[in-house]
Amino acid sequence: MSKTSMSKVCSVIIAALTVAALASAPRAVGAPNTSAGADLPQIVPKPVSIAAGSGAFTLTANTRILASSATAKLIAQDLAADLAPATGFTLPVKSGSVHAGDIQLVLADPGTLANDKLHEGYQLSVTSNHVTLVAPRSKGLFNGVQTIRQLLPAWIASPTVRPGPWTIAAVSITDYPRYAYRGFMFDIARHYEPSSAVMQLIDEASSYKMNTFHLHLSDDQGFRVVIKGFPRLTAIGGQGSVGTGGRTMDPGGFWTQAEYRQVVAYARDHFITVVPEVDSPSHNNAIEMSEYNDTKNKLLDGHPQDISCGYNTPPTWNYTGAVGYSGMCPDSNNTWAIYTAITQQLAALSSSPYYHLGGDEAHPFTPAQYTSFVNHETQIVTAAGKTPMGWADGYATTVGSNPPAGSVAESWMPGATDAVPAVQKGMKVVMAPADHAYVDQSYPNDKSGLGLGWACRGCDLDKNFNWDPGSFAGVPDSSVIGVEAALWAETIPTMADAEYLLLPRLMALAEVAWSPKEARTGVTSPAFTDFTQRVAGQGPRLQAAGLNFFTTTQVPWTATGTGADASVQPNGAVTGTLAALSAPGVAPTALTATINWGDGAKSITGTIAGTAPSPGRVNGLYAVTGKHTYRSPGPHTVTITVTGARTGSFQVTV
Ligand code: TNX
Repeated sequence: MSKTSMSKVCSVIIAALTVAALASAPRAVGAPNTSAGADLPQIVPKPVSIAAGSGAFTLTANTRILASSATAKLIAQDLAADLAPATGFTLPVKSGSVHAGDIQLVLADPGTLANDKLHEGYQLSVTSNHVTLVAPRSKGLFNGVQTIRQLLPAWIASPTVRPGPWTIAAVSITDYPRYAYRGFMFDIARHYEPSSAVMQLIDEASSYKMNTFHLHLSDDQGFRVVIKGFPRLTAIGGQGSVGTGGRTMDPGGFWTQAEYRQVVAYARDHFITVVPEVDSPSHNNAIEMSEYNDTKNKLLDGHPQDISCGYNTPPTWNYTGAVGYSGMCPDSNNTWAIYTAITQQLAALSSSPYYHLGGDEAHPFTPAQYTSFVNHETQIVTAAGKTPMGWADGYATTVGSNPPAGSVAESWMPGATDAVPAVQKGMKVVMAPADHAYVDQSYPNDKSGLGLGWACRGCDLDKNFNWDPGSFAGVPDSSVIGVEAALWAETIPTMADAEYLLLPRLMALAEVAWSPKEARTGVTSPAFTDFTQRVAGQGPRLQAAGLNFFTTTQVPWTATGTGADASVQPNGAVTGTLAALSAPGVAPTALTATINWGDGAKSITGTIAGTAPSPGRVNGLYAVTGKHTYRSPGPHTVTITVTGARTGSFQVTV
């Protein structure tokens, strides 16, 4: 999505609502546990209710995007910018009354969202005449725009112009989230990634209506953002990453505060808040390595060696994935000079009400030391204007008896056993049980070597989907504020590797966080079958966008395509590439393309070319070509039918 400033708050203008469109006769109403009919659109996360209408809307170069207010206009401009690359259209953003062919964004109460307690919902109506999106808040409009993008053909995700047609089957959707906190965590401490890479992730997560980005900025192997007054934190602490591929250490890096601000602004434009995490009192070897000998720093007392309370004193670098050995001393003034600077600066830079202090796996500490550390730290966090959040294993079980009001524990233990003490202390809980929500675990029968296995070795998409955050023993749903997908980065040196572990798992966790509760049980359940059918619809979108993903056998991926650059020459000969073909996870040799030229001539077998998938890498789009000479110049409608490891049929015009 393009960048706009969403920070302007404008008064709600109740525009003349075209509600007649909402009344189009429904054919099928989506409900929990029902399998989506083939005629229902493949939306992830599943909306609260969806009813197919009749006919279809077509977006053309004459479409206008109407906005009911200045705030709606910002989102309308984003939508226009987002539709431009694939359609080639420069759609004008206007105010005024709706005409045939328009998309209108209206900031108003549609009257259908009485159950939307979190105020992020929207009402969307698509008729053959126009599209109307209505939401009481701009967040809702943004969420509705994500649905409009998914209703359009998959090729809308293409960075280059595609031929369309850009139709949306008539539909009426009422939608709002189940949980307030719909998070994804990325660990740039174990493997450094630049801010630009993180912005791509924000695009992807916001398209599935996630609203919180938890940035794991510091761990034993790296410290990733400049802190004023402590240049060594990044100069020394940012130099490496976990070693992979036989290396002791992978390359490191760090962000300037300007880059961090850019990420926060980009996230804000996608209605995502950023939660910073600098882990403590353990998982901080990079801080110890940076500051242990920082004897000249005026903010320290000349003897910073007293920060070191881990198993190794003096601390030494360890670029393996080892955990739980480091630690900083709660009774050292130097520890607090460092943590205060970090906390104050990151709190000021960040947009979330939460500040994540880590708190996990603090093995070198006695409970008393741990409590002393965390209780001191929560005061710094609170004074910096943020609500503390911590990993539940330590933060909920060991912290002193008075967690600050509103404190959030992030539960990661399978079975959510670590959430129980949090609830008993009156904390709210974010659910990230490692066996369901840790998207850094390995896939089944996978040769990529990517992913860890301690929580869920060889786990497929059903593990991410089949669980309920509100149904753990001792943890009432009323204590749960949301769900987080956690992408730890020990094994992922590149963004392609990160995407591979994250997708399509992120879709499952987005659905668990957004969609109404349903019986998500087992690989053959109606809910999972329905989900995997909708994920299949995301395949060509991901491929068109050039994203990497795991083509799990649990998803019924299909073959689908769109026209490329083929044309009919004056002599009738067809030249160029007929189609770009999406066939996720299979080699071109496993496919046959039968081309019916549409002129009565005998069908031929076309050529499918492209690079096959390899371990850890999905294939890209394939090129379909075929030889033919028409008697007339065209246009001609060509039908391409793909059989073999993926099946499907589509038409292109030459
Ligand atoms: C556990 S659970 C961790 C991380 C690792 C991750 C790998 C928790 C809060 N910490 O330090 O990166 O497992 O899966």
